[in-house]
Amino acid sequence: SVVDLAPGAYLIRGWLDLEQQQWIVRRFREWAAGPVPIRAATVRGHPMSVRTVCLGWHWQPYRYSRDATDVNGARVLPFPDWLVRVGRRALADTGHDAGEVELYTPDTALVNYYDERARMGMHQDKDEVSRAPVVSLSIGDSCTFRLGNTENRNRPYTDVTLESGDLVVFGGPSRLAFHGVTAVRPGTAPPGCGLAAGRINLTLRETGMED
Ligand code: MD3
Ligand code: FE
Repeated sequence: SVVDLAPGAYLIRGWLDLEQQQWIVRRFREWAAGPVPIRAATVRGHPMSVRTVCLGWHWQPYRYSRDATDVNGARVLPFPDWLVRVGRRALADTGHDAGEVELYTPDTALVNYYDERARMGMHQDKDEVSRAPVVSLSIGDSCTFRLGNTENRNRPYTDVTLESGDLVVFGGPSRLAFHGVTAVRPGTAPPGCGLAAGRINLTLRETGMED
Protein backbone atom coordinates (compact mmCIF):
# COMPACT_ATOMS: atom_id res chain seq x y z
CA SER A 1 0.00 0.00 0.00
CA VAL A 2 1.09 3.57 -0.69
CA VAL A 3 1.71 5.89 2.28
CA ASP A 4 1.31 9.65 1.60
CA LEU A 5 4.20 11.40 3.38
CA ALA A 6 3.38 14.89 2.09
CA PRO A 7 1.83 16.34 -1.07
CA GLY A 8 3.62 14.56 -3.96
CA ALA A 9 5.70 12.30 -1.64
CA TYR A 10 4.78 8.62 -1.58
CA LEU A 11 6.27 5.69 0.36
CA ILE A 12 5.91 1.98 -0.41
CA ARG A 13 7.50 -0.22 2.25
CA GLY A 14 9.21 -3.41 1.12
CA TRP A 15 8.95 -2.51 -2.57
CA LEU A 16 12.16 -4.42 -3.34
CA ASP A 17 12.27 -8.08 -2.30
CA LEU A 18 15.50 -9.52 -0.83
CA GLU A 19 16.60 -10.94 -4.18
CA GLN A 20 16.25 -7.53 -5.87
CA GLN A 21 18.08 -5.87 -2.96
CA GLN A 22 20.95 -8.37 -3.28
CA TRP A 23 21.13 -7.76 -7.01
CA ILE A 24 21.40 -4.00 -6.55
CA VAL A 25 24.06 -4.46 -3.84
CA ARG A 26 26.12 -6.55 -6.26
CA ARG A 27 25.81 -3.85 -8.93
CA PHE A 28 26.72 -1.22 -6.31
CA ARG A 29 30.02 -2.99 -5.58
CA GLU A 30 30.86 -2.90 -9.29
CA TRP A 31 29.90 0.78 -9.68
CA ALA A 32 31.86 1.70 -6.54
CA ALA A 33 35.05 0.21 -8.00
CA GLY A 34 35.17 2.64 -10.92
CA PRO A 35 35.98 4.00 -13.49
CA VAL A 36 35.09 6.78 -11.04
CA PRO A 37 35.54 5.24 -7.58
CA ILE A 38 33.06 6.00 -4.84
CA ARG A 39 34.09 9.10 -2.90
CA ALA A 40 33.01 11.67 -0.36
CA ALA A 41 32.09 14.82 -2.27
CA THR A 42 33.55 18.05 -0.88
CA VAL A 43 31.03 20.72 0.06
CA ARG A 44 32.35 24.17 1.02
CA GLY A 45 35.78 22.68 1.73
CA HIS A 46 34.60 19.74 3.86
CA PRO A 47 34.18 16.11 2.82
CA MET A 48 30.66 14.76 3.30
CA SER A 49 30.28 11.79 5.66
CA VAL A 50 28.22 10.06 2.94
CA ARG A 51 30.12 8.54 0.02
CA THR A 52 28.62 8.71 -3.48
CA VAL A 53 29.07 7.05 -6.85
CA CYS A 54 27.10 8.27 -9.88
CA LEU A 55 25.73 6.80 -13.09
CA GLY A 56 24.86 8.70 -16.26
CA TRP A 57 25.90 12.11 -15.01
CA HIS A 58 28.50 12.78 -12.35
CA TRP A 59 27.26 15.01 -9.56
CA GLN A 60 29.72 17.36 -7.90
CA PRO A 61 28.30 20.04 -5.68
CA TYR A 62 26.57 21.94 -7.33
CA ARG A 63 26.63 20.72 -10.90
CA TYR A 64 26.44 17.71 -13.19
CA SER A 65 29.13 16.74 -15.71
CA ARG A 66 30.04 13.67 -17.74
CA ASP A 67 33.63 13.63 -16.47
CA ALA A 68 34.53 13.40 -12.77
CA THR A 69 36.91 16.36 -12.79
CA ASP A 70 36.77 16.49 -8.97
CA VAL A 71 37.84 12.81 -8.59
CA ASN A 72 40.06 11.33 -11.32
CA GLY A 73 38.80 12.92 -14.52
CA ALA A 74 37.30 9.65 -15.80
CA ARG A 75 33.99 9.51 -17.62
CA VAL A 76 31.05 8.40 -15.51
CA LEU A 77 29.45 4.99 -16.22
CA PRO A 78 26.42 5.04 -18.53
CA PHE A 79 22.95 5.06 -17.02
CA PRO A 80 21.56 1.52 -17.48
CA ASP A 81 18.23 0.91 -19.23
CA TRP A 82 17.05 -1.36 -16.41
CA LEU A 83 17.11 1.62 -14.06
CA VAL A 84 14.86 3.59 -16.44
CA ARG A 85 12.38 0.71 -16.17
CA VAL A 86 12.72 0.64 -12.36
CA GLY A 87 12.01 4.40 -12.27
CA ARG A 88 8.90 4.07 -14.45
CA ARG A 89 7.57 1.18 -12.36
CA ALA A 90 8.14 3.26 -9.22
CA LEU A 91 6.03 6.09 -10.66
CA ALA A 92 3.32 3.69 -11.84
CA ASP A 93 3.14 1.92 -8.47
CA THR A 94 2.79 5.26 -6.62
CA GLY A 95 -0.23 6.20 -8.71
CA HIS A 96 1.25 8.53 -11.33
CA ASP A 97 -0.72 8.61 -14.55
CA ALA A 98 0.34 6.63 -17.61
CA GLY A 99 1.41 9.73 -19.54
CA GLU A 100 3.81 10.82 -16.80
CA VAL A 101 5.11 7.26 -16.41
CA GLU A 102 6.04 6.83 -20.06
CA LEU A 103 7.64 10.28 -20.30
CA TYR A 104 9.79 9.66 -17.21
CA THR A 105 13.35 9.02 -18.35
CA PRO A 106 15.81 9.28 -15.47
CA ASP A 107 19.34 9.87 -16.74
CA THR A 108 21.36 9.99 -13.52
CA ALA A 109 21.58 7.93 -10.36
CA LEU A 110 23.33 9.12 -7.21
CA VAL A 111 24.18 6.07 -5.15
CA ASN A 112 24.97 6.99 -1.56
CA TYR A 113 26.67 4.78 1.02
CA TYR A 114 26.24 5.54 4.72
CA ASP A 115 28.37 3.94 7.39
CA GLU A 116 27.01 4.03 10.92
CA ARG A 117 28.32 7.55 11.55
CA ALA A 118 27.20 9.12 8.27
CA ARG A 119 24.50 11.80 8.12
CA MET A 120 23.09 14.10 5.50
CA GLY A 121 22.18 17.61 6.56
CA MET A 122 18.96 19.31 5.49
CA HIS A 123 19.18 20.45 1.87
CA GLN A 124 17.19 20.89 -1.33
CA ASP A 125 18.00 19.08 -4.59
CA LYS A 126 18.04 21.96 -7.07
CA ASP A 127 20.94 21.01 -9.33
CA GLU A 128 18.59 19.36 -11.85
CA VAL A 129 16.95 21.47 -14.57
CA SER A 130 14.04 19.00 -14.75
CA ARG A 131 11.45 19.03 -11.99
CA ALA A 132 10.44 15.40 -12.67
CA PRO A 133 10.11 13.23 -9.55
CA VAL A 134 13.08 11.73 -7.71
CA VAL A 135 12.87 7.98 -7.02
CA SER A 136 14.66 6.78 -3.86
CA LEU A 137 15.48 3.16 -2.95
CA SER A 138 16.97 2.15 0.40
CA ILE A 139 18.97 -1.02 1.14
CA GLY A 140 20.75 -2.21 4.29
CA ASP A 141 20.53 -0.56 7.70
CA SER A 142 17.45 1.53 8.38
CA CYS A 143 17.73 5.28 8.88
CA THR A 144 15.76 8.24 10.10
CA PHE A 145 14.83 10.32 7.09
CA ARG A 146 13.60 13.88 7.71
CA LEU A 147 11.25 15.53 5.21
CA GLY A 148 10.92 19.25 5.77
CA ASN A 149 9.09 22.12 4.10
CA THR A 150 9.92 24.03 0.93
CA GLU A 151 10.73 27.33 2.68
CA ASN A 152 13.67 26.61 4.98
CA ARG A 153 15.56 23.80 6.73
CA ASN A 154 13.60 24.18 9.96
CA ARG A 155 10.31 22.80 11.27
CA PRO A 156 7.77 21.68 10.35
CA TYR A 157 9.22 18.34 9.31
CA THR A 158 8.20 14.72 9.32
CA ASP A 159 10.61 12.02 10.49
CA VAL A 160 10.23 8.64 8.81
CA THR A 161 12.16 5.41 9.32
CA LEU A 162 13.31 4.08 5.95
CA GLU A 163 14.10 0.37 5.89
CA SER A 164 15.77 -1.98 3.46
CA GLY A 165 13.57 -2.37 0.39
CA ASP A 166 11.58 0.83 0.85
CA LEU A 167 10.68 3.08 -2.11
CA VAL A 168 9.97 6.80 -1.85
CA VAL A 169 8.95 9.02 -4.78
CA PHE A 170 9.32 12.79 -4.36
CA GLY A 171 7.41 14.83 -6.91
CA GLY A 172 5.09 17.80 -7.10
CA PRO A 173 5.48 20.21 -4.17
CA SER A 174 7.81 17.75 -2.38
CA ARG A 175 10.35 17.84 -5.18
CA LEU A 176 11.86 21.02 -3.74
CA ALA A 177 11.33 20.22 -0.06
CA PHE A 178 14.29 20.30 2.31
CA HIS A 179 15.28 16.83 3.46
CA GLY A 180 18.09 14.93 5.17
CA VAL A 181 19.15 11.80 7.02
CA THR A 182 19.58 12.33 10.76
CA ALA A 183 20.74 8.84 11.83
CA VAL A 184 21.60 5.36 10.59
CA ARG A 185 20.79 2.43 12.87
CA PRO A 186 23.61 -0.10 12.85
CA GLY A 187 22.65 -3.76 12.90
CA THR A 188 19.16 -3.25 11.46
CA ALA A 189 19.73 -4.59 7.94
CA PRO A 190 17.65 -7.71 7.27
CA PRO A 191 19.66 -10.90 6.83
CA GLY A 192 19.73 -11.66 3.11
CA CYS A 193 19.64 -8.08 1.78
CA GLY A 194 23.26 -8.48 0.67
CA LEU A 195 24.73 -5.66 2.76
CA ALA A 196 26.31 -6.63 6.10
CA ALA A 197 26.83 -3.09 7.39
CA GLY A 198 25.76 0.40 6.42
CA ARG A 199 23.04 1.74 4.17
CA ILE A 200 22.77 2.29 0.44
CA ASN A 201 20.40 4.86 -1.02
CA LEU A 202 19.94 5.01 -4.76
CA THR A 203 18.21 8.07 -6.20
CA LEU A 204 17.04 8.19 -9.81
CA ARG A 205 16.64 11.63 -11.34
CA GLU A 206 16.08 13.47 -14.60
CA THR A 207 18.79 16.11 -14.91
CA GLY A 208 17.22 17.89 -17.87
CA MET A 209 20.81 18.25 -19.14
CA GLU A 210 21.68 18.15 -22.84
CA ASP A 211 24.95 16.52 -23.92
C1 MD3 B 1 13.22 14.82 -1.45
N1 MD3 B 1 19.68 11.39 -0.29
O1 MD3 B 1 21.06 12.11 -2.50
S1 MD3 B 1 16.88 9.93 -0.18
C2 MD3 B 1 20.35 12.97 -1.95
O2 MD3 B 1 18.94 8.81 1.91
C3 MD3 B 1 19.61 12.62 -0.72
O3 MD3 B 1 20.68 9.25 0.72
C4 MD3 B 1 19.10 10.94 0.94
O4 MD3 B 1 18.98 13.46 -0.17
C5 MD3 B 1 19.59 9.56 1.21
O5 MD3 B 1 20.21 14.12 -2.39
C6 MD3 B 1 17.65 11.01 0.95
C7 MD3 B 1 15.41 10.71 -0.33
C8 MD3 B 1 15.36 11.92 -1.18
C9 MD3 B 1 16.18 12.09 -2.28
C10 MD3 B 1 16.02 13.19 -3.10
C11 MD3 B 1 15.02 14.11 -2.83
C12 MD3 B 1 14.43 12.83 -0.90
C13 MD3 B 1 14.22 13.92 -1.72
C14 MD3 B 1 14.78 15.21 -3.67
C15 MD3 B 1 13.76 16.07 -3.40
C16 MD3 B 1 12.98 15.89 -2.28
FE1 FE C 1 18.74 15.16 -1.48
